[in-house]
Amino acid sequence: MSVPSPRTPGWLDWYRDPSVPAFRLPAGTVDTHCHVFGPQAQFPFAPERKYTPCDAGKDELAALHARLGVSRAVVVQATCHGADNTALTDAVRAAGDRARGIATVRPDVSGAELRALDAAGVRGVRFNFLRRLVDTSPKEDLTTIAAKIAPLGWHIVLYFESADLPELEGFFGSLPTPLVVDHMGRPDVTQPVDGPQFTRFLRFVDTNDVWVKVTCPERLSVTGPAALHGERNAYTDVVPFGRRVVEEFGDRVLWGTDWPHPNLTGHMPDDGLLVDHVPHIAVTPEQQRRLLVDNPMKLYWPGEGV
Ligand code: 0GY
Repeated sequence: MSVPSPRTPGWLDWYRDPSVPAFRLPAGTVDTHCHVFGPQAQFPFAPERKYTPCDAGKDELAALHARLGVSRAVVVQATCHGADNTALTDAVRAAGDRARGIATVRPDVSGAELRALDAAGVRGVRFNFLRRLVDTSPKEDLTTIAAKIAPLGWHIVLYFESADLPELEGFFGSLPTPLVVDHMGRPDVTQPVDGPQFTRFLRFVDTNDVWVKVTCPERLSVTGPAALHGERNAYTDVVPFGRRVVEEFGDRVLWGTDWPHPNLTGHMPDDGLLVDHVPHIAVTPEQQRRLLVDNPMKLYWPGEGV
């Protein structure tokens, strides 16, 4: 067996003993954005990866969900595993019908490979435009992939920075499937919530078939305070952005943990305290139920009851 690679220096390990949230997640809550990393000895990381994380396997993810009160999960392929989706499909299969997956595939993926992924619970692919995570994302390749996955009824998850939206939105609008945007399109939260950048993002959501993950306040926040040391009112500078999306697009918002929080070097949030961010952005029980249960069920388990 090969010797495991050392993890990227400065990369923080996930929080081992999360608080029990003060906010009780409603029955049937879905975590629509979480990852599995390895374990490396069983599922080696991709040679082309930009970071080497710690192990964060399916059993640890299941333990976190049990502690937080999460019922179902959507596991998103992380770039450290490249286009090898075996750790992901192993995790999704192990959860029975209570998990779905978002894969990464290459343009030459075959119909048989896609059908196998579908049978394993995959319901979409992720297109990543963050330069620190991927070398290139040629649009011809992504167009080829999109045409192949559309007949399966899958969707496309988009990970991009808000500053890149003007250059990308024409391409996004040409894609043939529903779109799911990670982390509210990563707004610069030092800009006003009603400023040009976020207004453009909201218009993009309004005029396309787009769902929005109101996730990752810990990544977007500049001022904090961090979800640590009992802080249940964390990342206050991100709250207006999340709340705005929940208010305007209440039936197209999704929530997720982003566990195990890849590439964080400043601080690692306490996942229990992160759950307590939810009632700050989804204020009413009705908003919370749609965000946490109804919307993700419609997208990932259509026609099924909680
Ligand atoms: C996230 C965010 C990040 C990483 C990845 O696939 C990945 O490696 O998604 C990031 O570094 O911002 O969604 O987990």
